[in-house]
Amino acid sequence: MVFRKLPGVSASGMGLRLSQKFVFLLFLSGLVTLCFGALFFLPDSVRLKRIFLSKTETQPVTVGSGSENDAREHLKRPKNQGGMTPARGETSTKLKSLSRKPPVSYEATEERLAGGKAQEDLTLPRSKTESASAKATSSDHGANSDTFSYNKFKGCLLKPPLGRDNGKPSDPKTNERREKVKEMMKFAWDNYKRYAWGKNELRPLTRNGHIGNMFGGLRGASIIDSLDTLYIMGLMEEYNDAKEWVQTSLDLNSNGEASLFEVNIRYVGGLLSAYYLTGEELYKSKVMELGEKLLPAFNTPTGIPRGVINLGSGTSWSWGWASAGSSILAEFGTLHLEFVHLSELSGNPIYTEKVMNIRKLLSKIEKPHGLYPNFLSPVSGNWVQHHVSIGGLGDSFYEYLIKSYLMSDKTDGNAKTMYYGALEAIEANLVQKSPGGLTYMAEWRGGILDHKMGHLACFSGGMIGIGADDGAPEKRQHYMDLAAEITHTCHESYTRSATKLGPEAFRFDGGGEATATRLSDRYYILRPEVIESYMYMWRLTHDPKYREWGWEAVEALEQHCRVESGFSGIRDVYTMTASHDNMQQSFFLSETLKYLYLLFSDDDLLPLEDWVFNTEAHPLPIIRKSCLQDEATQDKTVSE
Ligand code: DMJ
Repeated sequence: MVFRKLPGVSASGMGLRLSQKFVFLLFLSGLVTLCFGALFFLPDSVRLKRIFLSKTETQPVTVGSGSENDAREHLKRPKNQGGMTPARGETSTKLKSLSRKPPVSYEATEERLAGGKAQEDLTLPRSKTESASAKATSSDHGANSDTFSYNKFKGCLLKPPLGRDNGKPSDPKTNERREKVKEMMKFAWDNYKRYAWGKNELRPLTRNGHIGNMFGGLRGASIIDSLDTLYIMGLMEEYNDAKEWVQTSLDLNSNGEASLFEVNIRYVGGLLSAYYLTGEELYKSKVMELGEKLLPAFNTPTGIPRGVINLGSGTSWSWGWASAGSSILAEFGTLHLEFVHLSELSGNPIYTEKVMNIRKLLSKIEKPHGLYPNFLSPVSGNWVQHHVSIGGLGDSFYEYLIKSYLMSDKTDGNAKTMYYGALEAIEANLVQKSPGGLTYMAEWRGGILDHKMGHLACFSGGMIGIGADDGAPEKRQHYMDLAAEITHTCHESYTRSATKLGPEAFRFDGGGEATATRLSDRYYILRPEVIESYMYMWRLTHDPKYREWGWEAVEALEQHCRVESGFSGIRDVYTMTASHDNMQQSFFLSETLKYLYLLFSDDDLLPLEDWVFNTEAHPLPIIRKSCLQDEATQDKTVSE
C-alpha cells in the first residue's frame, strides 16, 4: 500500500509533527510517573499499594522472625479441609515502615470516657503503622461448617440456658424488681430505636445517634450489644427487630480504624452469644466474617496485636498515647474467650493459635514481683513501663485468665496457674487496707503505690469470687472474704456519694476514703462493674444484701440517669443537681441492665455451670471437649 502525502499533514502516521509527538509522549510519561508515584507516596494509598506490593511489605523493621505470625497463618486450615495454598507474594518481606499523621478525633474525649478498661486517651497520634498481610480468601470465612453441630453443643449443656421458667423468681418482691429492670431495658431500647436506630449509641438529651471512632465504621453497637439481653428478658418483638437489622443492615465491609479490643468484646462477643443462645446461623456467619477481618492485627514480630486495626485493609497501629508503640495488656489480654470460640465454630485453629501465642509470651516473660505491667512492646515482646493496675489498662486480662480456665471446663491448667500466680502478686503488692478498714486494690507504678481504685477495678470482687473454688482448697474462704471485702468497698464508693452512684475513681489518701477527691474523677457513665460484682456475689453466697445493693443502684439510676428519652451518664455523683453527659453507652444495655436482671432472677437463668460472661457480659458456653467429641452425644438436645 502507498501512502500519499496530504497537504498540511505531517509525514508521520498519526498526522502529528515529530515535535508534537515528542511533547505528547513527554506529557504521557509524566502522567504515568505521577500516577505510579502516588501509589507510593499518598498517605492513604494502602489499598492500591497492595495491588503492586506483596502483602507483607509494610511491616516495620523488626527483630525476630515473626514466623509464627506470618501472613500464611491466616490461610491455614485444619487437615482434611481442602488444604491451603499461600497466595503468591505472601512470603516476601520487604521491610518498610510508614509513618502516618495523627488521627484527628473530635469525639476523642467521649470515646475515652466510654472505652473504659482499655481507653485512656485516643487523641494522640498513633505511633506505628503496619500493613495487613494475607487475608483468608474463602467465602465461608474460614469456617468448616461440618465441624460444629449446634444440637450437639446443646446436648453438652448441663442445664437449659433459660432455666425452668426463664429465671422467674418465686418471691413476688424480687420479681417486681426484675420487672422494673426489664422496663428500664425496654425504655432504653425504645429510645435508641426511635432516635438512634443503626447508630452506635443514643444521645438521649439531643435525641440523636452517636457513631464515634471506636468501631472502625461498624454501626449498630447498641443493637449487637443488646441481642442477648433482649433475648433473655423475653423482649421478643425488640429482639426480632434487632435480628432483622443484623440481617439487613449490619455491614462488615467497613474501611475504618477500629479498636481491636472494643470490636472483639462488643461485636464478636455479642454475635457469638446471640448464636449460642438462639442457634441462628446468621450470627455465626457474621461473626466468622468479622473474626477473619481481625486476624491481620496479629501480624507483628511477636504476634502481640496492636491496638488499632483498619477493618478494610487490615493495617494496624498502636495507640499514639501508648508509650513507645506499645500494646495494652487489657486489650491483647482480652481476646482469648472469643477467639477460642471462633475456632470452635469454624473448625479453624488459627484463632486459638493467635491467642495461645499471646499466652505463651506472657507466661515466659519475666514479671516484676510477679506482676504484669500494662504496656508491652509488640516488636520486642518486652514490658515498656512498670505500671500495674487491676483497673483500666490491666483489668480484663486477669478476668480472662480465670474465665479461660472455667470456659475450658477446667482443662486449661496454664490459665489457672497464671491467674493464681497473678492474684498472689496482686495481693502481695496491691491489696491494701484503709485506716477505716476498707480493703482496696491500689495501683503500682514501678514499686510506688498510688492509693486509688477505679470504678473499672470493681469487677474484681466478682472475679475473685468465681475463682475462689479452684485455687488451693485452704484458700477458698480467704478468696471469698477478699471478694466480699472488695465488693463492700465498691458499694461504699456508691453510698458515700449524694446520688448513691459511684465515681469513676476513688481514693484512700488526702483524708478521704472511697471518695473521689479530684473533680475529673467524679463522673459516672452508666458503668456495670460494681453491679457485676453484686451479681456474682449473690450467686455465690445468696447473701440478700447484694440484691439490696443492686436495688439501691436501680433507684439511683432511675432518679439521676433516667431522662425523657433514655438513660444518660452524669458528670458529678456528689451533686444532686444533675448534669447529664448525653450518652447512653451500649454497655449499659449489654452489661449494667443484664447483670441487674440476673441479680433478680433465679440462678438457673444462664447458670454458671454452663456459661461464662465475656467482659461485655455476653454469655459464652463452657466448652466440654469430651462431650462434644463423643459420638453418642450427636444431636442430643436439651429441652427448654
Ligand atoms: C465495658 O465495655 C467492658 O466491661 C470493658 O471491659 C470495660 N469498659 C466497659 C464498661 O465500663
